[in-house]
Amino acid sequence: MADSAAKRVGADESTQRVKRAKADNENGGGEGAKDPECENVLSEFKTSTVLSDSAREKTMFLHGKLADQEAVVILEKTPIREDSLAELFTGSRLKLEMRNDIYSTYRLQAPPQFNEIKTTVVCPATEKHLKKYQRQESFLVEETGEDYQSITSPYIQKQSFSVQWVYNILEKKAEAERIVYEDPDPEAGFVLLPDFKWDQKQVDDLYLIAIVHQRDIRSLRDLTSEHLPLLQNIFQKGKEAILQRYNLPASKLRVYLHYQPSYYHLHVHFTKLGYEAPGCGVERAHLLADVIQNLQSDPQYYKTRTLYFPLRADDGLLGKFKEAGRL
Ligand code: M7G
Repeated sequence: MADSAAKRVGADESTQRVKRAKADNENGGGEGAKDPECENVLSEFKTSTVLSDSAREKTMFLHGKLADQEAVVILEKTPIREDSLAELFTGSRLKLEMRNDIYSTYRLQAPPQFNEIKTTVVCPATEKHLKKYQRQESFLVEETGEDYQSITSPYIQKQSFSVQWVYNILEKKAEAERIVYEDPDPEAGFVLLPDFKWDQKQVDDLYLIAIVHQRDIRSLRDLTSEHLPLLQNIFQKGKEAILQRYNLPASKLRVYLHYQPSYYHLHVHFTKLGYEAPGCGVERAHLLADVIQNLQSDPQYYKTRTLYFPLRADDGLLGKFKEAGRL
């Protein structure tokens, strides 16, 4: 169990609010002003559809327009933090809903600072972003090494998301103040920082990503034994940095790569064990420890093996597998 100091993440480490509506923008610019308070760009947001929502997860993914541009807005209620309980109980208003014998239910109206909603904005959003966030049926695809060469590789070369945001991080044009650890070595180096899915308020849902400095490794499929020093370096130094910063030992971490990823620039996910991060299921996540061992026993493992992954119904790649008679 993480102790309460480790459960809480210090205010200086907490994320800044969304500072700009434009992500993945054409000029590749990074963050603007450092002021945590910002103009409410969302006051102009016009919702056109709810892409998906979950009462259980308390999330809503919206498609709409922001100043005439297509945008995706993701709203997510944040967890209740143990260190805020005293203030929550003393500072709130309580409205009774019902009382019956030993049972009573209330609506607790918390002070504004406890009512924050984590908000992510993608603007301008592409058609591919809308598909990514739309709830859809998935199909498991079986991809041989040859399928990768003939179907997947040509498709991702033309159709994948921009990785400008990744280059902005590597070049310190964005999120520089969020970096938790960096090894600047051009071959074995990487940048470790909080994933934008994590609000950094509590370690229960810790989520960091390690982005490699090398720019020509697209995914798991490109890895060979030549990359072992890089992978071992990320594994070792990433775990050490997380222990130091968040007091979370390696035995509490799930360290993995996605296949297929959304962004084809090699990165490794570090999440807290027990937190069901989106995409941590066996059909998409490959433990870094297994990847290392597989490459140690067969240098060409990921070039030759059949890999399985889910694709959404209207993913163009799924269409290509169907056209090729592979589904
Ligand atoms: P992925 O496996 O390529 O795709 O992981 P996924 O989004 O389908 O999981 C990319 C990871 O990078 C995800 O965990 C994203 O939440 C995270 N991510 C994406 N963007 C655009 C950013 C960003 O701008 N900043 C940060 N810090 N993380 C991001």
